[in-house]
Amino acid sequence: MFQPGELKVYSDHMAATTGRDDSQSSIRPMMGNEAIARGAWEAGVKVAAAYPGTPSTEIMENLAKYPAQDLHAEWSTNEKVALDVAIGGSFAGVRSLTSMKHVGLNVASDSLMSQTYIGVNGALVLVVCDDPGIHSSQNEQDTRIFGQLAMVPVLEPTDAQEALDFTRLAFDLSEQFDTPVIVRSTTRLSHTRSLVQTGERVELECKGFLEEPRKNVMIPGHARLRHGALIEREQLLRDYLETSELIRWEPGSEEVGIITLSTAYTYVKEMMPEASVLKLGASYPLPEAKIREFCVSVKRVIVVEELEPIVENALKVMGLKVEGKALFPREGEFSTEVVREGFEKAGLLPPSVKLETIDVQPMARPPLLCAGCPHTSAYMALRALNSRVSGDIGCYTLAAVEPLKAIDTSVAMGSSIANATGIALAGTEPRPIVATIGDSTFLHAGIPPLINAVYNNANITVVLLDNHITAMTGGQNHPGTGRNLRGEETHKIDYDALIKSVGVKWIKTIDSYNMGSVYQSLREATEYKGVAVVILDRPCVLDPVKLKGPPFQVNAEACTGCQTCMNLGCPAISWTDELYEGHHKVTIDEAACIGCSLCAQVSSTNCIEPVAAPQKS
Ligand SMILES: Cc1ncc(C[n+]2csc(CCOP(=O)(O)OP(=O)(O)O)c2C)c(N)n1
Repeated sequence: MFQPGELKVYSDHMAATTGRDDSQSSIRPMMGNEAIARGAWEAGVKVAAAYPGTPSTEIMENLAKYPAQDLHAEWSTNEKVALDVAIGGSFAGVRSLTSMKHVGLNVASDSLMSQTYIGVNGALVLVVCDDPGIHSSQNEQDTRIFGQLAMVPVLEPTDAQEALDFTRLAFDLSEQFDTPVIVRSTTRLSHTRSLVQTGERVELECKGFLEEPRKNVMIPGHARLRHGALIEREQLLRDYLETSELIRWEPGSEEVGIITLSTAYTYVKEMMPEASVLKLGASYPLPEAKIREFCVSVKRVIVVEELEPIVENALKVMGLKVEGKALFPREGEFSTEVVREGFEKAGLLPPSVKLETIDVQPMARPPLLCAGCPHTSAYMALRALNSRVSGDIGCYTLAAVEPLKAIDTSVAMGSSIANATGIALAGTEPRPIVATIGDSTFLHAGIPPLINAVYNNANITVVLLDNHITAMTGGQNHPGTGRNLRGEETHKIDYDALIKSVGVKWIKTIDSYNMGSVYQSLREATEYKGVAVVILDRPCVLDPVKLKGPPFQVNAEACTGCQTCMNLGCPAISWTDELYEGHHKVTIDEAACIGCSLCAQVSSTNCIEPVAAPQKS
């Protein structure tokens, strides 16, 4: 139960650190990402840039809800561009932020690794959201390792209040210690709501551009000097953390001390409320003296951290006897159950009474493309053409599974074209080699590999799946939509001109809903010697507006159960109990059908037809 008194005490505690004026504040429920945006706004952020990615997307969407005169907020073409824009804001002397999902930092890391040497002028904050449990990502990496590599502080909020407070504080620390600062979130924090006490925005004077080439220009002679500055900065940050309220010692039993952080803290408090706890609001760098003091105050020390043993290993390097990953998994998302099991293994909790389980599994429901998804036709055709398909990251990755099962590889954003190039240049693949890539992904990281494919004379077909939106992450604008983050009109990419300009000679734009043309053009493209590009053009059925055309129906008498339409994997089509010569017939859910007509086009018996419009009386 929420105790207003408790929250007040807590907010007083952080208000001292963040400089928040609580007389101006209000309390309301906020999602972690909304709280991060609020913290940045309160800190006076002026430039904010991001590329969408679950679970980080709502940070920039919420920042864009603040007035344009307060800050510039943008969708950038990719995470490196976003970080570079934020770095530009910092160079200009204003507080700047970029946000991204964990894999986004791989893309942005080249700039981060230099910017950490440069430091900041206006504050520079990177909010990076990890995805333990891989709810919606291509891997499960731990951003804290990047913090160590770049030697930048990593703040780790536990709940939405801390998400706001730590983000706000991150801007101050960035300027105070001349460093980019990472605020690390995870899916559980980013997407969970809890009560948050908000404050007011601070308006800061722009510092102006700092004319200091030896700091701003990373040539070897300058970088050598700056590396030493980084090491000094790390020590200063350690000293700061020794007494900072980011590191909270909660005294308890001397039998066991638990060092924990992020959302794992809440599971620890629930499972072991009597233990001594050292809560780390920052996982890098670590305040050694405080940690040693904590460790000698208890008989046994256990580190509870999700994903990699970052803190555990650091403590072991310090010569401390601690336990951690021997008890808790290194993969997957934590929960109270996972943490309880770890404490049971440690002998700290009695084995829990295992609940009687019912041996009935829910029906497996594989993820599917939407009814009427314009990506479907490409994969039907590519399968019919027996193509070797390098896929990419987007909704269309779902075509890798049954029933379309038409994608052979999927690595990382923008990889498809160069993967296909490599397969082609290996000279061993007899099947037509095709790369499929969405419009947002193409603009993110697909253009350099297309240039490369032309430059190196690869024999490949590139299918640009242009659904006019970034669908996978919930429908964000990008340069191909002609609208920016705030929905304002801006320049719209002309794909045809862009693709021709890099030297592609064979290019066709086709309506994704015209099955015959899709098949025919893909066949011609795969027969072409060189790089051929087919642009499949149709808006997403969900974004920016939900589409609903006149639905189709199955003429049950004519249906022979041939199942050709079922191969589309359309969720509006299902089997009935009715049989025709041993085969189940099919039916269409009119409410779900959006009238794309693809099923009618592929049907071998012409048994699918539009639902007759009701007669007007
Ligand atoms: C480096 C990286 N950044 C962001 C994401 C999140 N993400 C996954 S797919 C995708 C783009 C999907 O848009 P598009 O290519 O247009 O395909 P659609 O989903 O619209 O079919 C994004 C932003 C990611 N997986 N990796």
